[in-house]
Order: sequence, then C-alpha cells, then structure tokens
Amino acid sequence: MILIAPSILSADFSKLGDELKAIEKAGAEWLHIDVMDGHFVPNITIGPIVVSKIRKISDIFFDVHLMIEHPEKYIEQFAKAGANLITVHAEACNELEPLIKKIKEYGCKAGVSVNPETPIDEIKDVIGMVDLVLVMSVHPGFGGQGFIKEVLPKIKQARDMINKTKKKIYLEVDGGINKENAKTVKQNGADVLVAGNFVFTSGNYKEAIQSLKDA
Ligand code: S6P
Ligand code: MG
Repeated sequence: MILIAPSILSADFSKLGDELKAIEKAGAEWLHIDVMDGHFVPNITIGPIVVSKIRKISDIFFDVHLMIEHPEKYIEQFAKAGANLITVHAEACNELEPLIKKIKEYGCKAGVSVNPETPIDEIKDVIGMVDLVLVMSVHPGFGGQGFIKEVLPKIKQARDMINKTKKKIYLEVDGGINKENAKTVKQNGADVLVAGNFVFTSGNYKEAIQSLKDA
C-alpha cells in the first residue's frame, strides 16, 4: 500500500493549520515536515515550535525530515514537539547508530536519508535499525525541482537492501514526485511518496493525492 506524504514546504505558510487539515481531508496519510537550517542546505524553514503548534490541531503522522547539521542536538526537541518519525541525513552525521538509537529512545520511529549523489551503501550498517529509508530524488533545499531519474536504480537497490532484512522498513522518495513519475518510483520499490509542489499547486488536493495512489 502506497502512502502519500505531502511536504509542507510548498504549502501556504500564512495558513499552515488550514493547509494541514485540507491535506488530511484529501486523503494524505502523513505530513512531511521539511526542517532546514541554512547550513546543511541553502534554505531555512521551520523549527520545533511550529511542529508543536500544528501538532495541537491534527493527529496525522508527522514525518519530520531534518536537513540540518548537528541533528543530534535537536532530536529531543522535535520528539517533544510531536514528531512521529525523525529522519536524519547520512551526510550530516559521522556516526548514524547512536543517533538512530537516540531517536528511538525518545519514542519516535527513525529514518535515514541519502542525497542523490550519496551511494545507498552509506547506510548498510544501520539498515537493520531504521524504520524508514529516504532516497532523495532532488538536491535538498527547495521544493518544485525536477525529479532526478538517475536515482531510480538506487531506489531499487534500497528496496533490495530492505527486503533482505525481512523487517518492515518504509522506502520513501522525496523530490519532484508527480503523477508522471509516481508509477516508475513505485515499481522500483518505494512505498511512501513525498509530494510538495505537485499537491500544493494542484488546485485539488484530493485529486492530486489520489492520482499518486492510482499511478
Ligand atoms: C527538496 C526538499 C525536499 C522536500 C520538498 C519536496 O529540496 O528538500 O526534502 O520534501 O518539499 O517537494 P517537491 O516539490 O519536490 O515535491
Ligand atoms: Mg523532504
């Protein structure tokens, strides 16, 4: 079963609460929350306080994507703010294992992400510990970019790596997802699709989300 995680990065931030309720009503299972610090990526978005405020108005699954340096400093804050899953980048950590343990200690599911240029082997030592692998299909920092089709073999590699563990581990793909490429992304093994621009510029969230599920 495919899960759709609209990314708030493309939402109307002047009415974030309304946007959250709208995508929930439109059939989204997760809310993808892009956290950026202006160092790990050349953009700044939101922090734990915003997560805690929108947590109060919805029970939807908060899929928090930390595109920040020193993520170890912020796990507790995002967990206490209401994250259900916290994903960290392999490129932002020297040692993934203690960080994944810390995320779980705070009661959240743990994800690990790799940028388009990072080989999937970078996460092979922790694949058995995580609940989610996030394969980036754009260079992180901004919504609305084009899908990098060269990551398709890596999605398949990640799926094969996950299947060998015989554990329930989500394979999420993030960046440039739309109804044209969703089918191929799913065929290569993804079961969670992040979609920012495609959903929030669609004019009909329900149709856009359903088109990704039906692709
Ligand atoms: C992309 C960003 C991603 C976000 C993005 C996806 O730079 O860092 O992590 O999830 O919002 O949006 P889109 O518009 O590519 O679907
Ligand atoms: Mg993201």
